Amino acid sequence: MNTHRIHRVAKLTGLSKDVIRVWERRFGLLKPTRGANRYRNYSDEDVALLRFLKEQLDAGGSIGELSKLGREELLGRARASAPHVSFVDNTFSRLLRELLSTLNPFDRVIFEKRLNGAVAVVPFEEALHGILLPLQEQVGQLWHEGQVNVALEHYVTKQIQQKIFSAMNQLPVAEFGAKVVVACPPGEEHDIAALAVAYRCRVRGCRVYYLGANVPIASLTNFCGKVNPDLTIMSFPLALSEVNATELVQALTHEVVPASRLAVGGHGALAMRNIFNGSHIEMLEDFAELDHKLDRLMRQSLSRG
Ligand code: B12
Repeated sequence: MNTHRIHRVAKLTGLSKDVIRVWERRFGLLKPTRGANRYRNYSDEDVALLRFLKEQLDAGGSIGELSKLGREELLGRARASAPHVSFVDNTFSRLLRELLSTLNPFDRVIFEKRLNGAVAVVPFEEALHGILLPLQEQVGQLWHEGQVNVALEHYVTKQIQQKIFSAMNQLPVAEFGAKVVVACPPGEEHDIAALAVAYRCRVRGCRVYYLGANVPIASLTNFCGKVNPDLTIMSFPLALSEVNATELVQALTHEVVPASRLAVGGHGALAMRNIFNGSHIEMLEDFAELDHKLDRLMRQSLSRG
């Protein structure tokens, strides 16, 4: 179960911090715990309950009457009224819509304030997958439809990259742990997903060598020869032609590192699955598989010690 500080609860529910505090004191409906720093931590249930109360008030209900039902009854009604909807997902969709609305007509100040706000209220990894990567995809879609121009798409891409780099820079420099090289293949300029992969590796304690877009095989070989990584992860957002993919796989497995220490991911890699499968390179289907792989790698690295 997630816990949330009051400013995040306010964002997630649309209620002000003052109202949340008053309802907590007066009606005793919320059960926050206290963290080591004495801040109140609210549970997902608290947030669900507050969202339900807000909906009821918006529909004309009175807080006095509703509070008489008690926490358990209200929670039951909240669950029954929104059985399939994750309120966090809803919030991300709302934040995304709000962000996109500032692009046309373009308002830099509001866009940046909203982006900062959205990223600040949830743990960064949630923001990365709930807001930053979907934002990138949706802006791409708008660009494709001719609703935003290339310059604006570049601006948003750079904003997203800055956020990921700055989150990574706040992490301590890893001195121990599995060594992981993250790179895009030659000619691949789409490096946002590779950056997200690098961030996840960093957060899980790996020593990460993030090389980014368009890395020539000869350089990668040279680099891996010096670093001797436990794992090299290549991001393939786009698929290559069969001939190019076959050549690349041969070069990777013969020159760079043994296939057992290579992993690939991304829409392109999935589309080239048959070529990778024949080479024993590991296919990471999604970020959950990446996490499992990293857990195993970190355990091995710790036991080596
Ligand atoms: C931003 C962008 C760019 C930027 C990239 C900036 C950057 N630093 O990344 C720039 C301007 C450089 C660019 C250039 C080009 N682009 Co472009 N670009 C996009 C755009 C708008 C977003 C791509 C993106 O970042 N998506 C978000 C990320 C998170 O998604 P992703 O990379 O696919 O990764 C996901 C998965 O693949 C997976 N994943 C990826 N790697 C890994 C690794 C692991 C281990 C795991 C677990 C998962 C994983 O995780 C992600 C989340 O689901 C898309 C349009 C769109 N709607 O997507 C077009 C798009 C990808 N680009 C396209 C094209 C054609 C180009 C150009 C050829 C255009 C040109 N004519 O010059 C060039 C050259 C690209 C090259 N040689 O690599 C096409 C590709 C069409 C195709 N399928 O072949 C697209 C789809 C636009 C379109 N509809 O035409 N582009």
